[in-house]
Amino acid sequence: MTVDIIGATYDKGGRARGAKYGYESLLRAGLKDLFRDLHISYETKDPIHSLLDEEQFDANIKHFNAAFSFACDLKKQVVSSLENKNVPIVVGGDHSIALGSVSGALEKKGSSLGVLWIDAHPDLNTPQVSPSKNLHGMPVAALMGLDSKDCDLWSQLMEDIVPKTKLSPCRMAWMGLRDLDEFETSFIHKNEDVFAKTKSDIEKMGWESCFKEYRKWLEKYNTEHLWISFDIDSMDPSIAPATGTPVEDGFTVEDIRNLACMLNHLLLDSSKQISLCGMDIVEINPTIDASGETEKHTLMFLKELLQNVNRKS
Ligand SMILES: [Mn+2]
Repeated sequence: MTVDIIGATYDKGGRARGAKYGYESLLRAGLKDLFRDLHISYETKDPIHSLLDEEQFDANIKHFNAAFSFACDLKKQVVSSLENKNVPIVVGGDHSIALGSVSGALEKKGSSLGVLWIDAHPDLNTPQVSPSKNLHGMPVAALMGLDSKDCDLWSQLMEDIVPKTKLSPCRMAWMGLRDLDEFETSFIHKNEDVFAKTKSDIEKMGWESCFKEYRKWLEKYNTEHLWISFDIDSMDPSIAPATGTPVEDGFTVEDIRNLACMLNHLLLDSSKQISLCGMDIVEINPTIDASGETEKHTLMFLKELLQNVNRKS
């Protein structure tokens, strides 16, 4: 297994600027040492930058042009990594970058791809229902191909970025949710095929039972390739202070360790055909907090998750 480290220095998808420095900050904190320690070979790809720098405002999706061209570039890189049989690890950037990265994975893996979104927010808003019109709250809606009335820009994303095989509800899982908008709550409620666990669900049931259910669900729908999209706001702001969208009562250090171990076991389980397709690490904003705490806990999560994954036969 070879990891492709892909920097995605885009931060116009959220309200605050600065997440584009998350990539450099995670490198400085020791991302490459981590792969070396785990004996995982890696290649560092040229980071993808936002080409259009002028501030643009569109009533439906903020900074649409910049986001669109960025998503095209990132998608291309992810597709090429997967064609080389490498595992792309995309370091953002804000969460809107997942529009490009997961679209690339969907293009290559089609309906054998499952996505696990580890986040305080489901990122399920369409332009029609989004209160902020910030794209970082919309990537899952786009990947699932949800409708947004009278929005040509949204249709353009559907046609030119997200592949024809959209992410169906039975391919979409969330863990750690605790801040949902009205539309998001009702969508998750209505779609029985999705897998969604809030932070308090997990607290009540425990990690073991959560993963027992999750494994069953993955098996039921024959997921073969797993894309893990990790938003650092899933962690409590006290251990991940570099977030632009702090929500109280997030994952503790112990939660993060448990989650990573459970995922590690899932990927190493030889009776299951589930392999790691790729990952996003997003929303580290070192201009909000430069203490390095967020990076430290993110690296711990990665280290536990990737332990021995390269040795899977
Ligand atoms: Mn997010």
